[in-house]
Amino acid sequence: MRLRTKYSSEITENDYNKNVVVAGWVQDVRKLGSISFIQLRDRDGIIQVTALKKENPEMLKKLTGVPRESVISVEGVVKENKEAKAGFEVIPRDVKIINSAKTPLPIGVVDKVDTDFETRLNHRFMDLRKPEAQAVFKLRHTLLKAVREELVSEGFVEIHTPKIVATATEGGTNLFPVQYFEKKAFLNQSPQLYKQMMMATGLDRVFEVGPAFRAEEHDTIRHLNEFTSIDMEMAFADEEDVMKILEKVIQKMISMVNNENKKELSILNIKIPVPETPFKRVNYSECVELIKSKNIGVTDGEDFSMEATKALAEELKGFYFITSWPTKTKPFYVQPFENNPEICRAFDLMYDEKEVTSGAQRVHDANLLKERMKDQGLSPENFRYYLESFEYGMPPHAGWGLGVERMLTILTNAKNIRECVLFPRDRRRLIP
Ligand code: AMO
Repeated sequence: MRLRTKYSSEITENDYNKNVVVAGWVQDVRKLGSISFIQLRDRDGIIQVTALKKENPEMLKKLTGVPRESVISVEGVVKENKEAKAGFEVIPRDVKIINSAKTPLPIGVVDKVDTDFETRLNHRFMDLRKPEAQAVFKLRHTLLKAVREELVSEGFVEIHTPKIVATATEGGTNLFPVQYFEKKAFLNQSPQLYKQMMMATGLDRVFEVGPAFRAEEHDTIRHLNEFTSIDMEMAFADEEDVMKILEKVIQKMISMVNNENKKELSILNIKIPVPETPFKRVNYSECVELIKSKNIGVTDGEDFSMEATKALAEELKGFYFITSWPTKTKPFYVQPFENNPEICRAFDLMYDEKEVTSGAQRVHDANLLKERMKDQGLSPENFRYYLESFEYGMPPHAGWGLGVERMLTILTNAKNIRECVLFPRDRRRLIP
């Protein structure tokens, strides 16, 4: 017997009175005298398997005794049944109990009781059997597909850069050290330096989807210590050029989710309209004025507090860019404005009060880059391998980095970013 010939979603009226083999997890068994109803769950939905004593008493006994969440495969005939949720049921001829589940279950899959989030994460494999937990990852899949499709159509080449590195990119304090034979190395915080080095190769447009590691001590509903970053870098471009591409990427993500994830959107009970472009662009100084007008404390020249960002979000709903940041709030690689070096060509893409992406036009002049490093207390000597690529023909370039989990949190209205990653890594969690 084959283990599966059809998913629940593939069974149609054409299969009525025909043989199929279906397989999955026993979600529920209900015995009503001489008849048993088994709810068999597969990736796409639920199939009712109806065992009748008069047809096969042994089979009825076998199925009724299967513990919930066991894996079984059922060969049987599809019968129309208006009372079954799917409009049909399968009358079993042969059943294989492939793998019996232990009892009791560590967490319920269909029970109405709310399991606390920590317990869900402790038993994540089982938590992900719930359609609403799984739906998030189907959206995630579509998001990544959309990014690839959009960037590839714009002529970008997908690359992979090392995750074990010798230097910090986003500031030195939040690095995870690793022992690299006799040397000290780090897990990369961002592909920043490597994607920029690609601009000196002539590849011109590159992107990477990969892990980024941040040893941030704070434990919040927005931060992970390991997240997935979508990074792009584009040569002969300025910040406005890459903002335009970002707008297209965001639109593509949302329209593709709307087209391909109708079922998941309904499971999660969410609607996501495709945002109109261009997104609003508000510069840093305008933001300071807005925040001040709400009587919230803000120091001109510094990054915004949570409270300040919330105040902004009251005025600026949905997606908007904050541009022209004070140079000292941004990393050394961001290009200061030529006529006013106190501010720089950096932008953040926000959604309400949440930051989704940051990006900038970069410094491409090696001497200025060294100056910028020194201004930030960094030693150019430690960045020789990076600086060298700026000394033999480096075009102007710009790019951005977008956190997949942040984007997914926004789309799904998740209360906690950990809902959007399979196995979160945070201050206290290293397993599973
Ligand atoms: P930045 O540090 O702002 O910029 O990160 C880019 C985007 O990554 C996401 N992100 C995170 N997501 C979850 N947990 C975290 N701890 C976390 N930290 C960051 C956010 C953020 O907007 N090299 C630059 C990008 C560039 O200029 O190209 C960078 O890493 O969505």
